[in-house]
Amino acid sequence: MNISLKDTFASTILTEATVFKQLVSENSALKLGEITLGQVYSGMKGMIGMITETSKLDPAEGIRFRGYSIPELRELLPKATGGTEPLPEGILYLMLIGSLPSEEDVKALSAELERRSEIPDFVFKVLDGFPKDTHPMVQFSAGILALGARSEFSAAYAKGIHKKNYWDPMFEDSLNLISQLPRLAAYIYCRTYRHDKHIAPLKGADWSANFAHMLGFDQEEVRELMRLYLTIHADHEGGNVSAHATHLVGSALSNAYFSFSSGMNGLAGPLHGLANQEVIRWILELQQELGGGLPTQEQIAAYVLRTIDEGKVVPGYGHAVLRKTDPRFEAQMDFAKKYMPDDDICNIVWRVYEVVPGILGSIKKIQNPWPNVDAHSGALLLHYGIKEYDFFTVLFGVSRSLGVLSQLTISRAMGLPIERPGSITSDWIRAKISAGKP
Ligand code: AMX
Repeated sequence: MNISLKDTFASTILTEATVFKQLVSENSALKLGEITLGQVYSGMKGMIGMITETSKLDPAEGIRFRGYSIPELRELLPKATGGTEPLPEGILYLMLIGSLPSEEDVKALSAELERRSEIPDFVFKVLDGFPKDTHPMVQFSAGILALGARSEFSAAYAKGIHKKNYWDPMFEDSLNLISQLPRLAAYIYCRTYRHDKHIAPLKGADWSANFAHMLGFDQEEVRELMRLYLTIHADHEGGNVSAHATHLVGSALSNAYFSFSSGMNGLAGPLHGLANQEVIRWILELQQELGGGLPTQEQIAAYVLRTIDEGKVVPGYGHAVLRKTDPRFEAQMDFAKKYMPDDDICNIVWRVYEVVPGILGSIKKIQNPWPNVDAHSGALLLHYGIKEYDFFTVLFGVSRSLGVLSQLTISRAMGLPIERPGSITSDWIRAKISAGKP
């Protein structure tokens, strides 16, 4: 008999949660570090403040999902028939359950996502109310909220569900939302850029192939790109803006739709997920200024210095935690070198990579001069004709759902409480300093 994903979740995570809760209560006085004024002022950098099971970021090594690095996952996760990139269903299973899935687990999950993917008509009508030139992230966040009208968690809460069962409707909402997002995103894409020529979902396909199909792309290479893209953007531990916002809002027992929409509102910021569109805008402006072709290192250096002089950031470079080239950048570069070594924009991305770390590394205040995930992703999409770069953050968001909604379900299973850190005024700090008690 096939065990459902939900049963597997219940039999593993719920048991672990009970054991862990006991462990915490026996060790609640354990010190996890000290907080400095510098950390408080710099956006809580490096301050441990939450528990996230799905992934952990090491500054020197990059992200590990339940202990597995990106190169390991590209090798170990199940693939589509004839494919070489991991199926994102596999990383969803891994993050939710904590162990690698079998081929059968992943096939069953593809089918489960397809089964849950229907979107009620009123959601499309909400989207149709927006002017066509509304930024896709506005439409995406609003569409997610509209889907929340059918939240099983909110309905169960209204009926008086016992708190030990919260995880169950949260699991349902999270899986439903993950299943619906490709359709929602594709609808936004086709209404915004394809004169409302919508494409019906593909039956029996994996999550990524179906998504690529609904965007209008059926080439095997685009499917492979989508599988890689949706896998590597899935999670980046708990403190990044989209994960933290989802977690924070969920801690008030807001349903998965409210919580994830908040996460997406954070992803829409140019210092976070919107950087993927900003990178391409920045590169295309450079290209246009120079009249096309591959810019020289000197031309790129001059453009970078001008960007900084104008008080702007160089998009796609830097990170709040990482202190090396992002392995997600490397995975995409590897894909590009295999499938599109002569692509113009990819070659510019690689030349920018030769130049930028040297310049940013010479500026003392910048902690990390290396490229992040967003420095490469847009070039791959452009290559296959996904040229509408203000849509790119939506793609990031579809992937990010896998991690943050897994964690949201786990958080309810663990019974994590409402998040409510303390805050202080600058007068409080001044008084503390003058009293000589740092
Ligand atoms: N270009 C120019 N200046 C940069 C820079 C960059 N790429 N990265 C950092 N700096 C500047 C900061 O703006 C800050 O300046 P300030 O003190 O005058 O405000 C200073 O260097 C110190 O910053 P930091 O401690 O090194 O980084 P941070 O943790 O404050 O910020 C990040 C991290 C990602 C927001 C920043 O590096 C940045 O703005 N990068 C460009 C935007 C980007 O690519 N964002 C995507 C990140 C990945 C993601 O979330 N998807």
